[in-house]
Amino acid sequence: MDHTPWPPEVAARYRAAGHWRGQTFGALLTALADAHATRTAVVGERDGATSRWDYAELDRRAHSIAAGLADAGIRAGDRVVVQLPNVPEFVPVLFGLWRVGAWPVFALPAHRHTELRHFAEQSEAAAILTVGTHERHDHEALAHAVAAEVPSVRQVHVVGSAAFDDLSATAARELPDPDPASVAFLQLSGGSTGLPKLIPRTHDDYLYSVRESARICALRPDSVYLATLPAAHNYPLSSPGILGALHVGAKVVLSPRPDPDTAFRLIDREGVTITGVVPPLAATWAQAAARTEHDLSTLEVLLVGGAKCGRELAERVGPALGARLQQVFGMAEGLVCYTRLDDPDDLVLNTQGRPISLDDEVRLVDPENPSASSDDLVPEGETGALLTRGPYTIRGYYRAPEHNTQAFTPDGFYRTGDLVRRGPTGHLEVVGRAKEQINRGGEKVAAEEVEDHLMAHPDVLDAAVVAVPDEYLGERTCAYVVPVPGAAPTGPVLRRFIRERGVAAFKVPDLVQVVAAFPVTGVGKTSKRELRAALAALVREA
Ligand code: J2J
Repeated sequence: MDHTPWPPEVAARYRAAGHWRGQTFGALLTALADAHATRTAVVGERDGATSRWDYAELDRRAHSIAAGLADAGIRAGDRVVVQLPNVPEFVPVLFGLWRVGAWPVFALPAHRHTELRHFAEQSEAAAILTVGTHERHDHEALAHAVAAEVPSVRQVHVVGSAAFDDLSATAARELPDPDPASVAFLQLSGGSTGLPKLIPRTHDDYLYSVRESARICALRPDSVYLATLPAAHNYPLSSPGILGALHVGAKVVLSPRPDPDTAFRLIDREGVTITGVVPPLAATWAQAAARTEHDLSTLEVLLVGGAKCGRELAERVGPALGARLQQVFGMAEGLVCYTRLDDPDDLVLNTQGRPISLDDEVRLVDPENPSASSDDLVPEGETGALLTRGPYTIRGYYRAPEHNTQAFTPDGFYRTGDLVRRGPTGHLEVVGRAKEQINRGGEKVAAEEVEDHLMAHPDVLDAAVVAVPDEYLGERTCAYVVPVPGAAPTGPVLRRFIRERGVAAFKVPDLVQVVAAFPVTGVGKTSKRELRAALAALVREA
């Protein structure tokens, strides 16, 4: 089995509760086009040109792309690695793939050769769908290089090419609607071990989280959602995101970049009412808002999440942007928590919200005991490692049976790796992390993945990557490196080495400390986990 379905009796319960409604994303778009035909659905820019499509046009484009992909040989169940920046085509491509029943595998624009190849191999992708050049990077060449190395990849489609324009002009036809309980796409895990794992999400479960997110964020047909962060990420896609906005017939605006100049221009021009950012971006925006000439007065709600939003920032950002702060703590594996718009300020400022659903089961277990299960609960109000299970949280990663035995309890709870406290209202406060991950302002870096890259260098004997506190990003990555005897690798050399291996720039260590030996290995053989913990403690003391 490639992925772990919910047990049948649990699935039946979610259906009976009305969470899973048996609708696919393709069918949703058909319904939206009926209900909102002439309302604007998508506004976006590519190569400086703006596209503005209403719901009927989005539906037509999605139909044509689906038919074109089917003619090109893409079949239901095929995996297609999608690497698109925030271009308007992202939306019809997504629905086009869903209508064929193909599964998008959501790469981020920052991903490079090593990652893209891993996604293609791990998913046995049939195709890669990308753009030409974006932010001076040749994505088309990258896609072709990966296609040449991964035998399953038979096709590369390039948005903006003449061939893609032809494909997008294929006469629409009805294709068989996939099973709503089937996998709709593969999201990426932030990861803590090795390369990112793939997260299988179904139409039923994802639509539930999207529908409820739209309700919790008070989206209305006249809302305008700005996708500020990379659209393929779970947060701007679904919390409430592009899909939440479309779900209520609202307008989605895709920001090509997250910087205040670009985003404020779009907020002003399009009358944006809601968007989501990560904490460092919230801080940048708050500062820039004081001297912008753009009118931001339409902005009602600013979601902040992806990494911990500190109290000081939480207090400042709402007033600075003239919007209500809504904290969001989510994960591509499922569980998403929001502060509610009518929560008292105390909860909005000091917590990361409470789960979407009453059927989200939250368990806090002993953080010192990594194998703690749902039976070992910490006393009320104390910090525990967060385990969760529910109607939109996966029961297993895609094709990762061994990893799944670690990442999930035998009774199906996902071990989030987050350390949280729960208050009397059920709101969670994220206080730390047990997983071997660095949260670089919302961008997740798996320690082991970077260590593996470092250790591939001939001068490196051993490496340990840990988080160091950073005023702007919250955390940055620091690599401790022990050289092979006689060698003298330097930080710049190792950083360039990693970059040249083809990995996302945000994974290149911010700091490199070359040390003769790990300061804490004197006591004999130390596990990587203990070593990282000891190094992290040293960093905190320094
Ligand atoms: C502290 N840590 C947080 C927060 C996420 C909505 C919002 C975010 C994500 C996301 C998402 C945090 N405070 N407010 O998918 O739909 C850390 C936790 C968590 C991990 C998940 C969404 N919000 N985090 O960030 O899959 O450690 O999803 O387990 O990228 O980010 O990362 P990711």
